[in-house]
Amino acid sequence: RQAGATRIEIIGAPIEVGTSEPGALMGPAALRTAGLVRTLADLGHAVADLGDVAPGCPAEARGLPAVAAWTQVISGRVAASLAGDALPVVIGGDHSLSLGSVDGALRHCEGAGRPLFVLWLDAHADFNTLETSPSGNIHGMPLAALCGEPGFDGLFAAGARPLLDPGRIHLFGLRSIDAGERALVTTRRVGVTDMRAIDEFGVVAPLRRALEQVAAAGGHLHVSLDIDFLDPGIAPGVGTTVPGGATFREAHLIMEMLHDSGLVGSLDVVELNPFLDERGRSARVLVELVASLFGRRILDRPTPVIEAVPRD
Ligand code: 6HN
Ligand code: MN
Ligand code: MN
Ligand code: MN
Repeated sequence: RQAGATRIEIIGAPIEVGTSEPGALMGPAALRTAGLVRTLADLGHAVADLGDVAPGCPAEARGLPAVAAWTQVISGRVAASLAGDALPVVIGGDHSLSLGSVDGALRHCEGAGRPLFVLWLDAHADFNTLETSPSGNIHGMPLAALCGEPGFDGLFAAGARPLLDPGRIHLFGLRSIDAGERALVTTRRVGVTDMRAIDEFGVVAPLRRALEQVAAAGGHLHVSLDIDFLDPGIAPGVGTTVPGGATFREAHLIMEMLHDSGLVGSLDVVELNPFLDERGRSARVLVELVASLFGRRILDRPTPVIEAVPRD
């Protein structure tokens, strides 16, 4: 391995029971077809593709019991990767897979005595409960479940309810939120950089501040990249497009800043629906972004960072 190389473990999670739109189960295959593994290996990383996980439930299972089976197997794989000092990249699959990846990261962090922070790059808040959800789709609920909101008993391994601190979540790129989850996000004091803030301040100042919080706490940063964070014009392959998303350039800059921070300990890439994509465009954009997060840069030297943003 070269200096600066990371041991990356790719974990496929072809789950789509969390959504009502079929197709997300093809996401891991499309990301592999777009060259995810080779691209990361070409950057000098040691990449192991662990294949797809399979839930311990019948194929026809639906709803919370099916999601529980996925959650527990993904959580175990992610915790094992982290215990082995690898960086797990979970490729989906709908966003309910983050119930497992964040739970696995939490278990690892509890053991290591480090706080877990979550950067949620998404058009949505994914903070609905079974009560507040207008759709009933579980991919709109993972953060509420991980923060211990009621109604999700049985999702996680017996007796082990994860407790993610809502104050250590940062929703970035938010532009679609349901009434009930808006109330929850506010009362639980979840960190938010919504699209209005990005329009006013750009991505650099809010992201830098969020990263400083993680660094100051000595935290592990879990990044969850929902493809609908991006504008549908550059990434149409998703069931829940929302206009006004991040541009190609904003998204790249975020990935480069995340790489330079050295704080990212685990990653999800979710919600790609190849059935809705146009000639593999969205899968390719995601691979490009992941490459930037893992150190691809324009020149073979770090970009100078100029402290141009006044602080409050
Ligand atoms: N995602 N807030 C909507 C719902 O049905 O709860 C949309 C959720 C989208 C979920 O993007 O991962
Ligand atoms: Mn560790
Ligand atoms: Mn999402
Ligand atoms: Mn979303």
